[in-house]
Amino acid sequence: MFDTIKEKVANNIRLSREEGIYLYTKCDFLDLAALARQRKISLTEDKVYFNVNCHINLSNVCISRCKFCAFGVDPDHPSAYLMSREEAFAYGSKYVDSGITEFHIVSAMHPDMPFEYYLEIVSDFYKHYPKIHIQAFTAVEIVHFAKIANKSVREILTELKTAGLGSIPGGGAEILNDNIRNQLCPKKATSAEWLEVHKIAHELNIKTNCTMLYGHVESIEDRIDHMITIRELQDIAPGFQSFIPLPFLPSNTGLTEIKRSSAVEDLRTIAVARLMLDNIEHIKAFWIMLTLPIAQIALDFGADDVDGTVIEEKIMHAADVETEKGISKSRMIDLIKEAGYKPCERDTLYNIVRTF
Ligand code: V47
Repeated sequence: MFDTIKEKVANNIRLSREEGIYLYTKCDFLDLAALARQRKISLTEDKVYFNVNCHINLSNVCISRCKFCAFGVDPDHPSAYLMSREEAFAYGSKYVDSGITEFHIVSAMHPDMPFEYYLEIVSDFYKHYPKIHIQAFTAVEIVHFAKIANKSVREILTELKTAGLGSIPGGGAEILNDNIRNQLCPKKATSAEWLEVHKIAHELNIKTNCTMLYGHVESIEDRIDHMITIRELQDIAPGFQSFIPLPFLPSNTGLTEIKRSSAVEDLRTIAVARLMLDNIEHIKAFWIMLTLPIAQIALDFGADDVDGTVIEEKIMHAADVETEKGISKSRMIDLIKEAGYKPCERDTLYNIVRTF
């Protein structure tokens, strides 16, 4: 099967489900890396993208309480917090002078906050800092807003866009299979709802990302099916900019009996995603979760993006991830150069800000 796949990759021919499963389970590790790297180079040459952003997590109080999440808590939990509109603005404003080009705003499904609270936060940032891109609210949050505001997803997205929303992040996809979602996160958006939000966003010309949370209860077949589902949506309603595989971090979650995925599995996942997702240009090695060393090696397995400088990441750190909460731009540049690639600072929409 390897020779057929190699031929297909050389001729940009789409890989089948069976070929995806073969790559994941049987293909020689370094042969897989070489194929994925070849595809990466054909798309983005030796460029590796990063951005200078700041993550703002408005609250950790969440009605969804997904089994895999160490971040969400009940309202009466001692570590429960909620930023007021003013606090959120002050928090993001602290980083403006450090050269950020993106506010990355993600929250939890708070039981009481109305949609207007989120809308006003977007509007405050946009009015004061119109040049800083606002990437905010996962599809799961958008579905929650539609429910609490009694509006359609299209209305919610249109209002957010008018207020200054630039794009939406890829979270909340987990595995797009409702049997798995019912085990892990029965209270949040279904697969169809998640896909619908991204489809409508793309129709409204709002770019989005997509993720896959792996290494919990799903099978290899489920991962490949997840990638194919995303590939099919991108065919009919293009707008996904990047795919971000997220390895499940078990500490402090409802699934502590599960062991964290190995480096080999993380790298295989990046490479398979690069080859299966032939219609998504960027594959992101999110260093916060992968760790910096694995993110660096992932560049030879097809990744062309390492996300951002981040500044004070909270969701993965609630699950005791051992990486830092943010890194400097110069460290990011050094790590990419050392791996043999050309560091390109990008904005959220992949316009190059500067190369190094
Ligand atoms: O949807 C939560 C995941 C996601 C855990 O779009 C966990 O550029 C591992 O989606 N172990 C939120 N993963 C973060 C996210 C993201 C991050 C960076 C960039 C972008 C982007 C998106 O984090 C959730 C969930 O899948 N998550 N808990 C955990 N214990």
